[in-house]
Amino acid sequence: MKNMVLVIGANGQLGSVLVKALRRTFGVKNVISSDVYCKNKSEDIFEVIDATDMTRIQDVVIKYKVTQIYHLAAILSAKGEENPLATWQVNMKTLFNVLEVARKNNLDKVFFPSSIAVFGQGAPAENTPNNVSLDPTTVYGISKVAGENWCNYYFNKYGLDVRSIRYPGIVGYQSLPGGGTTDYAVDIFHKAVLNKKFQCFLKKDTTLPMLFIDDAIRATLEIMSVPKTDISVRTSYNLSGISFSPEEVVHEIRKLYPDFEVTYQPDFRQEIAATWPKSIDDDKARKDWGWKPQYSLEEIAKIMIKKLRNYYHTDIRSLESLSV
Ligand code: AKB
Repeated sequence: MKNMVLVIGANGQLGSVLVKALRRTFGVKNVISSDVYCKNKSEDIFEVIDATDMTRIQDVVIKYKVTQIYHLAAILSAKGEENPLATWQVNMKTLFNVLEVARKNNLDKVFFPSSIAVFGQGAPAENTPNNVSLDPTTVYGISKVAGENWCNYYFNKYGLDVRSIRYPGIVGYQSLPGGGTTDYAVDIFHKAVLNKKFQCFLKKDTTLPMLFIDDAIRATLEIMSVPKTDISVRTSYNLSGISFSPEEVVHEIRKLYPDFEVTYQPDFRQEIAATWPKSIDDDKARKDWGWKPQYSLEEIAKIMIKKLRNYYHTDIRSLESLSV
């Protein structure tokens, strides 16, 4: 049967790049991008979907005969703390809507992104294993733990093929992240390229697991492409790229911008980061679907700077629309 893919939350940091990769894999006409508003008027197939509205998801699924959903819409860790109950409502309701539409319409597959935010102080900070105590401190983390368990439930109870990855912080040049604790690792490159000072909201030695956007996209395509029987983890897979701290990024940036100025003013996001792992054991992902990250911090820094230099020097108008 033909694959018809729906990406919900396609305007975000991961979604905007994933849609392009999926279109290269499945063909432009077979991937529907969707979000609560249309960001790019020249988008190939775009549908406005507020994922809290189950009927709207159902209508789009029927209209295009959708076979797979990538459900990326969520309120992230830092933003989520501003309004915990609303964050819970949005993150859980959208997931239930997707799972129910997928079940009722017998969809082939669903992708649900989880996060390192599922971990709390009950898990070892170094080489955190896949299967450990999960005691998150943010409502985002709690919603991801619950979400993982609901995905497992839908697989066991209804046979729905839901697959999931616990993403580390994602570093990419294509769009700004919004509302996360790991966002500094993108913002810092924008500031360096714009010759601005950077004020970091984490302490300089706060090491967190991170992943370059190309690795994140490849991991997503890989987990979704292997046979159903290869997936032994039906909650979510740990995924590791590299681990670094703000001072290590600054060190890389100063190789190209020796005068780059950084100050550290830790805020509530430091408390969140302090409960997250420093490094991740992704043995299960490596064994089950052959996961292997490719990018080092040095390579990431070089690519980020090259791409952002190009971006800012060629499109000054877009610069005004970015709140960096
Ligand atoms: C966040 O910082 O909230 C996200 C995440 C690690 O899931 N980037």
